[in-house]
Amino acid sequence: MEVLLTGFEPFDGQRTNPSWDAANAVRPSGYDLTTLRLPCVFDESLRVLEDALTTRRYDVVVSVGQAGGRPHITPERVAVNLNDARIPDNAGNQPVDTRVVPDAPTAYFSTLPVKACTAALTAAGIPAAVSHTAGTFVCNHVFYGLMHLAATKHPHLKAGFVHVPYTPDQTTTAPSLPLVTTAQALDLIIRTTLTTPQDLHTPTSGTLH
Ligand code: PCA
Repeated sequence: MEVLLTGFEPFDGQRTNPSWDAANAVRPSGYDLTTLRLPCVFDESLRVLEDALTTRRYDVVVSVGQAGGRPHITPERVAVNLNDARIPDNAGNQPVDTRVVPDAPTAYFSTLPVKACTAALTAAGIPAAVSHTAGTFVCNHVFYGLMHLAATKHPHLKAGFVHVPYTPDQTTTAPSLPLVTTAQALDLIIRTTLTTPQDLHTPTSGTLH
């Protein structure tokens, strides 16, 4: 199975981004892994991702981003067709109330088994929760663009987005997870996706709204 795992470059004055560092630290078990670093820039990030999807036929794409302040690994459930940036991106763009893709659906659901992934992470002792908002900055932009590409051009693809906490070196006050734990979590999410044809339909405790 061919898997693409994307992470982001640092943004908002940070020196590192755990999404990219953890993606690179994943030791794939039972699948072929390609990693891709996306710029934290509206539109350009999606051009880089779209190019990658045309070079190889992936079975699974998991995009990952940093959610500073969250204590959990959070598989995202829904991408919205909205850019509303609270800060400028790395190229100085700050779109407000614009569409990711004009004349496209309001939202897409992840096609990763987000509840099964969260259950597998929890069973492995890794803090995890399903999230129902990826925000309205570059992460949601990439998540929405990825799901739109999957829906319109790559219908066989399972795709989705995972937000990850800070690493301990990024903060003294906010919650954090060691990079090795986040990397293990990403491998577990991929393996769960590859082995779970249908998501669970159980109530998920610890869900973020
Ligand atoms: N997190 C930001 C963008 C890049 C990243 O890692 C976000 O949550 O939108």
